[in-house]
Amino acid sequence: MNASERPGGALGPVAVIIPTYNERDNIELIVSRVRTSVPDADILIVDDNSPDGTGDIADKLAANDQSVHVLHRQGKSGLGVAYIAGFRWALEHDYGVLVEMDADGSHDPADLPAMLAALPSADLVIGSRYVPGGTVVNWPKSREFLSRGANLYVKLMLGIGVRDATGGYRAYRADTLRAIALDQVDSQGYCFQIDLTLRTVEQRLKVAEVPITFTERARGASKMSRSIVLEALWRVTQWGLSGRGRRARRR
Ligand SMILES: Nc1nc2c(ncn2[C@@H]2O[C@H](COP(=O)(O)OP(=O)(O)O)[C@@H](O)[C@H]2O)c(=O)[nH]1
Ligand SMILES: [Mg+2]
Repeated sequence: MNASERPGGALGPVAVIIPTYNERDNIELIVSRVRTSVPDADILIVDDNSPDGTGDIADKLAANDQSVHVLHRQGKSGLGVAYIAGFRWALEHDYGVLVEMDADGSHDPADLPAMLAALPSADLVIGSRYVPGGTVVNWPKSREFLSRGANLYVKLMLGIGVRDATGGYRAYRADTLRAIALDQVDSQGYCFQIDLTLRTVEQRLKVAEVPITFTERARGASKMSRSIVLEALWRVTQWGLSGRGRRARRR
């Protein structure tokens, strides 16, 4: 197979990074679905020493499949820290495309080929719930209201013109992550996604949105919390008041 036929095409090999905390009932299925949808991609599971034994299951999956890798971390330190560790690992191992995907099945691996197909003409592709063709399945109204409200607030405060800035299903070019000073990122949760979107726009890099169907998890528990929401609210307000997003667009 030549480079242009691989999932990341000429951009190089693809690493799908899946952060996990207590995803015992989900991890095996998501790995097998990714392997089916993008057989040439590698998978990196970043587990924060899940008390439910997710890390052990991940090790077994890796032992049986050389495309699956596991990064074990000491304990739960948040989604942003886990992703940055995963990004560093993948950059060091010369992957050309780095994908963010939740373990809980909300992000359908079947949507990934279309996202990867959009990356040659963008620097970041967001799997988007809020562009035409994108949908959310099985979310309570309150959760959708929160998510849409967060995106509206981002638009008002930062003016960056991305419809799903909080979305966590993404494909980055390696060069994009090299350009955005990852060592200065300390946001967690949804704010991590907004932060990286803002940094990408500030570098005048191109963000494309590809519609996805987001389905709420069927198994296990969400790690969403009030503090994650408040962190996003607080930081987006600070960034907005300091003019960050708008300044980036005017340059
Ligand atoms: N490694 C790691 N993964 C996390 C952490 N918090 C959440 N995750 C994972 O991030 C993904 C999204 O989390 P989830 O709880 O589904 O958030 P929600 O979709 O916003 O409700 C899942 O794969 C979680 O297991 C964390 O602190 N560390
Ligand atoms: Mg989830």
